[in-house]
Amino acid sequence: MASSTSARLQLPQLDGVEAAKRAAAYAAVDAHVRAEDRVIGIGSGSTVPYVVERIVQQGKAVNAGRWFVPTGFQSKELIVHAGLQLGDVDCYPVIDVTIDGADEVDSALNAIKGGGACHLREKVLAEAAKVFVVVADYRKNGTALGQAWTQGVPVEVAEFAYAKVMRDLQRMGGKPVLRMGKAKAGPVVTDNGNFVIDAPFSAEVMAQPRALLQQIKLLTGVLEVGLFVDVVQAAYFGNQDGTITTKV
Ligand code: ABF
Repeated sequence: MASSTSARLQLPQLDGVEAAKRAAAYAAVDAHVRAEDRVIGIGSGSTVPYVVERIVQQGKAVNAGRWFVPTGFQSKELIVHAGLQLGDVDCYPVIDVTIDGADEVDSALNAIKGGGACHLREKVLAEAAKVFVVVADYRKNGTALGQAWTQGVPVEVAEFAYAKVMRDLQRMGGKPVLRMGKAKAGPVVTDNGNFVIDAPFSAEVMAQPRALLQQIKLLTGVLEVGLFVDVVQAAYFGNQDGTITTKV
């Protein structure tokens, strides 16, 4: 079971959920991105821009000697536009620290990720990192998976295998849905050219995330599952009152 603590930071004014995201991101960077770190993984989502913002504040001198590895197109753009040096996991298979968002984190630091359809690369960068840290606002801070994030477990699948995997997930008791783009004109396609299935399961099944992860991973056609079990080392949540909740 992870432990949980709270602390207050002095931060620039920003409203509501955005302020919470920024507070979490700043706290995580301050605690985990050390001056000597040379390779830093940058995750996806709407909280991560504040991670990059805080890293840029560490100064040109320290950032000149660093490489930043993105989890997808969005974070690649963030890195480039911030004037930071872009690296990739081919060149840097060992990352000092990766900081990324999440859709939900439980009390044991298990997480659901993949609402942004980047979880295959996110998991590679999480596992390549010596330290993997999650940043999020208070809405993502839960006790059990599947309570706040009811959309289901994101599953990245090879395009030609999606119908077969949907059937497999149904047989496992899930209620899989192929994720469609905003205009519903076609399926979401990941940065890797694959589809995403969202598969809700009962609370009983979600209570055993390792078992569920292992079962889904074995389905032929599945590239990665958005269940992160025993990967997150610390999580920072910005709260509505300006405090930070830390789970380690
Ligand atoms: C990525 O972006 C995820 O895996 C998750 O789906 C999402 C979280 O985004 P946000 O920071 O916008 O809540 O990190």
